Amino acid sequence: MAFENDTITACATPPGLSALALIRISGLQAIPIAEKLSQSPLKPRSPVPVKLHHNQSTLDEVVVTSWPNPKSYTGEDLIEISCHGNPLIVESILQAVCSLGARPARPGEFTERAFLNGRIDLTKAEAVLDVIHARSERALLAGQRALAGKLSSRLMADRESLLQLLARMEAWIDFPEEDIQPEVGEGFRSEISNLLKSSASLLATAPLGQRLRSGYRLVLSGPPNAGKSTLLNALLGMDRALVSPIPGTTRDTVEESIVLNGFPVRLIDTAGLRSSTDPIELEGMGRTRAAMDSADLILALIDSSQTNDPCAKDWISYGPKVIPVLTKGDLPSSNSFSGLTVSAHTGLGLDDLRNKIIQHLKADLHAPGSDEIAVNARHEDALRRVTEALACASASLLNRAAPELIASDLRLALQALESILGVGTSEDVLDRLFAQFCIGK
Ligand SMILES: Nc1nc2c(ncn2[C@@H]2O[C@H](COP(=O)(O)OP(=O)(O)OP(=O)(O)O)[C@@H](O)[C@H]2O)c(=O)[nH]1
Ligand SMILES: [Mg+2]
Repeated sequence: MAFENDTITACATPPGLSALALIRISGLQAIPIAEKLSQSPLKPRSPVPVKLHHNQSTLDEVVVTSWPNPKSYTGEDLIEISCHGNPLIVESILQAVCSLGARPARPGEFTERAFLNGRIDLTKAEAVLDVIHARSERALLAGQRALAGKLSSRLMADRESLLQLLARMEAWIDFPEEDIQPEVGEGFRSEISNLLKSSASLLATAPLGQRLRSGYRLVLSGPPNAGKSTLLNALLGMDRALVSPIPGTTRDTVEESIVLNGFPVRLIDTAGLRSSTDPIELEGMGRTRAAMDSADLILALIDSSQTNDPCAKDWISYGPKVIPVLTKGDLPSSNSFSGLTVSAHTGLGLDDLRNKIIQHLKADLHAPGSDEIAVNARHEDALRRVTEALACASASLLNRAAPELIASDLRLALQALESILGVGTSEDVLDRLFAQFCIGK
């Protein structure tokens, strides 16, 4: 991904019919192209209503806003054209803009330019993506906080401390003494320990970040006919999974998302567990177990209207992430299990069940000292390297190792920390990141 200095254009709004669409042009030719099409000079940062003309025909009545560099989204001259939201109009304007010297933008290229021009760091570029893709209030809030610089300011402060530490360490290396005196070492160690705490607390937000982006995995399991699919449908408020009185109806996992208390939750209905020789059912049960293994929380369903199922103890004791749920609470009870009772038919206990799930979810995803930050997998990987390198530096100090060795660990920590912000990040990482964007962003 070499930085290109040409002028790019794209529609920033979704395709299809709408009241308005927004076309962006960024680069050296952006303002001349817009002035040529509108046949009038543009005032910086003031929306101007104009007619766009090209090849003797009128394209549309639009509003054009000019954002001269460097105070624009991309850091380059940027034009925004609000036109009528008809794909034919959008296409004709894009063609006219390209015939005057621009080229179609790649996905994420506007944000990529904002990053390359130093308008935003990489955590903020990623936050743009998070804000666009957020499917729950909590995910949106985390994205907005990252966009407002909460994560980058934390990292910048740590980077500053690390740079100072490294400078002092390098000054020490220049002294004739080979070893670091214990009292100096102690001072260094306490600073490294503060940095370690900071990166560890950011690292602890990774599970939250992962769940906010892909959903908290809630698996419904139990024997055939326990009412798993009926409960899934009741929690979703729609008829998603097939329900029947015939045991073994669900063969494959069925997934759908809901939002609980602002969190995205992925509900996963599974094939009922029982002994069987049917190869398709066995394959389905294998998928049930795989879903249970990767679940954040399991609802172990037991039909309260049936006599005790001998297997019930197995899935109730699957681990700490299991909530036993007695189903069909509207029918007379015939077994000796006690616990949360629901009826997907009458709605009995569903609010209690939702509250219980929310309690687990909050306890699982709480990261103390995180300040509502939720790092992503790329940050997590880098923070692990920061933490490892700092731990090595701290151990080396304790063992009174050569200062050069400690400095080299601190440099590794610095590199990893800076990679989160996008300093020295390799081209393929950047390519992969910006490829996730849509065109026009
Ligand atoms: N009375 C009553 N019947 C229910 C309730 N929930 C489910 N049922 C019935 O129980 C039967 C089985 O329901 P399903 O939701 O298909 O059960 P399942 O656990 O998904 O079953 P499999 O997919 O075969 O593993 C159906 O006839 C449902 O109508 C309930 O709350 N009350
Ligand atoms: Mg089912």
